[in-house]
Amino acid sequence: MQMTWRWYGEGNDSITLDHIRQIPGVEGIVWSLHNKVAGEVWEEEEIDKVMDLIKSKGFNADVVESVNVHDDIKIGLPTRDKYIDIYIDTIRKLGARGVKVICYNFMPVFDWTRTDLYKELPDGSNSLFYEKDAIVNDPNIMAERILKGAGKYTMPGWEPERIAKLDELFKSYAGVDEDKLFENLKYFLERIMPVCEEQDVKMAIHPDDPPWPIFGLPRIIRSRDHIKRFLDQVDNPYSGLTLCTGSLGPNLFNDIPSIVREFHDRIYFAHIRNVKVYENGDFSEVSHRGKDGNVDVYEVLKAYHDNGYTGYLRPDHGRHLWGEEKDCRPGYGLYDRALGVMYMLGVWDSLDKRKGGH
Ligand code: DNO
Repeated sequence: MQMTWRWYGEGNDSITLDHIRQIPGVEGIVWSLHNKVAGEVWEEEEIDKVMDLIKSKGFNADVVESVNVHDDIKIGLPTRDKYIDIYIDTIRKLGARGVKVICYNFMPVFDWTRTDLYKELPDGSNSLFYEKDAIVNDPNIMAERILKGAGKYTMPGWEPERIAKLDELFKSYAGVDEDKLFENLKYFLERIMPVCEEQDVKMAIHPDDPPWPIFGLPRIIRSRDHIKRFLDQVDNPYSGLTLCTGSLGPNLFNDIPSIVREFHDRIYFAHIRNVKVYENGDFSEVSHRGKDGNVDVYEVLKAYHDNGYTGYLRPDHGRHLWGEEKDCRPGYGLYDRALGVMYMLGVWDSLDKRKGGH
């Protein structure tokens, strides 16, 4: 397992690479060109600049999260081929520079969705929260909340220019049901697989968050059966998973340790975070400690460890602690993610020792 940390780039993150260097065990920086909207060309100089900076601080830059997929590809419009060509160009440029994994998602319109970015927890910290009944019919209300909560930062998937065209976007998804979305995903993957093979770049799809349809839009990577269908329909080792416990976790029927055991050889990137699910279906993001929520983080890590997982892993969102929400990206503060790294490395090290018979 290789521990990594998601960083949004200089001037775009309250956390610096020098901060991250002081967290024990972090080997790699998960990065992206966050100024790019889906479908835009990634220039070589821009890529080099970020990768060189990351490497100059002693980290690897093997994982990119994300190269976002243009909606025309998800909808299956005739213009999709143009955007797939641009995607292929980006894979080539990244592969040539040693990038090993590209994380992406295939969620229509929205990336991850929450109703409150700073919900107070009983310990006085606050974190991202999802109130089931607040997801009403009008997605504009939700978008407004997220944009307001994000303050000076733009959130991937929630770029104001996309959100401004929300009604139009929703209309273009009419007729795209689960089967159609699976079909469009297959088309996309089949076109890019040869380049991934040639460049030795693994594609790792991120599950849908939350793991159920919202606003009448289909969401297709949200349970063991959906994952199986996804992996079977393009049965190529270059197409695999970013297995996110926090995305699958709010559906208590998702047995995540067993999903890891079943699909471990197609998991290239592990996102680990804990959620606490309330009786009415609302959920809060909580600390990484297994006992604090519904995700048994120890069992998840054990499932990876038992299978000799050598892929990348990162703490996913954390709570905002000690007032840091005043200047950090929602869910991406320093302290709780650093605590998460230490918790997970503690579990991992003890699993190593037990295996070694100590
Ligand atoms: C949430 C993230 C997601 C993820 C994308 C991948 O914080 O895990 O936004 O980056 O879904 O494309």
